[in-house]
Amino acid sequence: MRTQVGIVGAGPAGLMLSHLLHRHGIESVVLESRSRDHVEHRVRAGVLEQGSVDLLCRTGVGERLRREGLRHEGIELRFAGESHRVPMTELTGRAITVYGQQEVVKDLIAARLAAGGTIHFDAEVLRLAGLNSAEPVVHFRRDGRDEELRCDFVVGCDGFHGVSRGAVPEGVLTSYERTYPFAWLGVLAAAAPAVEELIYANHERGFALYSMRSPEISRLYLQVAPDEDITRWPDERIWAELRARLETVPGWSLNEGPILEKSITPMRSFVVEPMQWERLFLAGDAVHIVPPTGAKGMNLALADVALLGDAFAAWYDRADAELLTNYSATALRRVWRAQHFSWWMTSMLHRLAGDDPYEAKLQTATLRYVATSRGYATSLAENYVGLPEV
Ligand code: RFL
Ligand code: PHB
Repeated sequence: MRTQVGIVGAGPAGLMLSHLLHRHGIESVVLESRSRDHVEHRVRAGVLEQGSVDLLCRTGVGERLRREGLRHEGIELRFAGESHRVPMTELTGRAITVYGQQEVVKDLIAARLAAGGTIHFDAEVLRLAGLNSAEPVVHFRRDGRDEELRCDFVVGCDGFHGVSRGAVPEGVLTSYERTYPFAWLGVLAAAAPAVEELIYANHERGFALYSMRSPEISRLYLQVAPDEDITRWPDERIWAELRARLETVPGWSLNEGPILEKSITPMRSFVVEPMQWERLFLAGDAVHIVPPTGAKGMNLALADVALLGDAFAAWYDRADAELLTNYSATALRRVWRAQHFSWWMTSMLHRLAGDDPYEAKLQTATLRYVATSRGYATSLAENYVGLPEV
């Protein structure tokens, strides 16, 4: 099997890249270890920056997003028994759109298949070879058989646990990492959202987040211990904890309903530099992870491959390597801005290890400053909706 660009992973990064390359007349093959059904139903992120929405719409995959996506012009911060709205659109002129990551994935898969694109599901990449030659080879296993994909370039979009990053020889990459002493328990519930905008709550029992997917479905998160056992969280305990952390404003209550899905996600910050070695390019969670508090992960994955789409177009159209050469340095500027913002939001909103009362006072002071200073609120808002240029 041969193609121009071999792509490992059919998450938002790999699928969007394949779509962008197709629009430039460049051939690609996507290899995905899981089934189509699995990737289309994996519940994950839900917040699209304005830039991500624009990218999806501009490239012809935004039709359902425009119809079903929920445009939000602000977020609410709850702390110390108070509630404050950050009016993002008033402060920045931009907005976010709530639309599930698995819906983005479904739309991209449908577009690729309708255009005759090749995505092999249930095809696990085992190893990459010849990355410093003119024809790298992707070794994968499908239906119990070992196969090879030969290509001009390989792009590793295989997430944090993928194999691509590990194909770079030792000593080339530098990693920067932080783990947090907590995790998120996330639930999807068949309950009409009780609010129109997201609520980020700092509470002495721990952080809570009220989000949604549609007018009928709520998406909620609770800060829990990093090694938390999900079997210790029957539905009633989850609702009781959500009530305790979110119902801190008189007269406000959340809507409850059957819990459809629940899972625990560890929190980490992670970056590997550079994002390229020879003919291997890395994008999305394969090279950087942020804690979800800033809602940046999927947006960064899309921003990486938007750069790669243009860079491969310049290479194939005009043999111009400049954008490919600069890819890592250009992408890392946005990556580090998002790293800082995600770390800052996480530190401001969670119950921190050790329960240091001084830190708790600082958190309240920071939140109150966001709530009262137009300058500070604008800083939060412009990062949250996404900075066009970084
Ligand atoms: P993905 O989505 O992990 O896709 C990688 C794909 O590679 C496949 N794969 C392999 N395929 C072949 N061979 C191998 N050896 C392979 N190894 C792995 C995997 O099966 C998978 O299909 O990475 P990508 O494309 O970089 O996308 C990144 C995003 O998924 C991620 O950053 C976000 O989900 C993070 N995130 C959020 N991001 C946002 O922008 N806004 C949010 O509101 C937001 N909330 C979240 C989040 C992530 C969460 N979890 C569960 C981690 C909320 C949560 C709870
Ligand atoms: C979500 O709706 O899944 C979501 C929203 C905001 C975040 C993280 C996740 O910061």
